[in-house]
Amino acid sequence: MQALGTLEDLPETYRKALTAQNLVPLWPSLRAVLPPGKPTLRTRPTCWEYKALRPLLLEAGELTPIEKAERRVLVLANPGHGLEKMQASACMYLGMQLLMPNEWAPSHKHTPNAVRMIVEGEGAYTTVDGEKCPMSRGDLILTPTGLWHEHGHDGNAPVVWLDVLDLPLVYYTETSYVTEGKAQAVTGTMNERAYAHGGVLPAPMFSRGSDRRYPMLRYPWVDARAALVAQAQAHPEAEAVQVAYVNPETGGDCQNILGFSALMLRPGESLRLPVRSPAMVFHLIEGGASVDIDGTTFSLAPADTCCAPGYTPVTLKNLSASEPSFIFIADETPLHRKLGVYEVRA
Ligand code: GTQ
Repeated sequence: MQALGTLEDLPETYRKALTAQNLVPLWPSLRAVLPPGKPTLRTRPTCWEYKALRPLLLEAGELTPIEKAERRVLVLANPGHGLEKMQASACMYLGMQLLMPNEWAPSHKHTPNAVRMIVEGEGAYTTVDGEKCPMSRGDLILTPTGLWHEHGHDGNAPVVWLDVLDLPLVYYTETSYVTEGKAQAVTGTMNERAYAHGGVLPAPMFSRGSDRRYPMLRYPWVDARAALVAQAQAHPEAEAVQVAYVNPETGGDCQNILGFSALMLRPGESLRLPVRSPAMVFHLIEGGASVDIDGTTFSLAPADTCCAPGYTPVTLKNLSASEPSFIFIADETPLHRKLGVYEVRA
């Protein structure tokens, strides 16, 4: 590839004349913005151990009352982007949120989409668009763009969950903002039970479901786990055992920008993932697994979370020869497909 002229090649008077007109020559920066063959990846393989994070999160519970935090969250920041950017990858934000018994995180709505993967504790709930969603370990709860949400806790021990938002992307596009609101009236709960049986949906003639853009807000872990175990039994020859969290009315991605799935590693299984353009986040729900990201290997215990840049080989291994391991995955696939930049390389 041809070496291009640099800024220093240009006379200083010319450079100053350009700057004075808010003009910039492309060629000194062309290779930086269009590198050959593969993008420049700021996202670094990074792992956040729950064992190290948990005491610091609980300490935040003592240091900062919920009224002074609104959302009491420690952000899982990727040093490759700079910690102050509060991003795990180009488009994903991760945060561990703590709610103590009797605390309340007030109602608001915002343009970024959020989901919560429940990590620890019982008795908390989030109310989304009037629907009260109880939180249990492994449940996935959606807070799609523009829907009111607030968190409460009637239990007696700390509750922790992992927030996954497309905040970095929405912020970058200068469309990120919040609206504060009053406590919501609860109008329903467990609406997801209407979709709990595969292959049958509420009938369109009578259903209120089909006119809701986000018909399913809560994906109980018991159901996702049972689907994985059943899939492993039904298709022992399958390359991988994985379920996607989808909109049950359309079968498409459950949210617009980020994609979510759960994967079961069979006892002793080693799984080489296809090399694809989207960055990925792995959160271990159950078992023990290693994640090798192009030679960087993280060993995940339950509740540990790591991220991998796109365009990078990733191999997942179950560290147990006798028990399955279960991994929650978030990635940027829906966005890449919409942008037309989605790629599979191997
Ligand atoms: O729970 O609504 O981690 O608004 C960041 C922003 C959580 C939330 C985050 C939020 C929330």
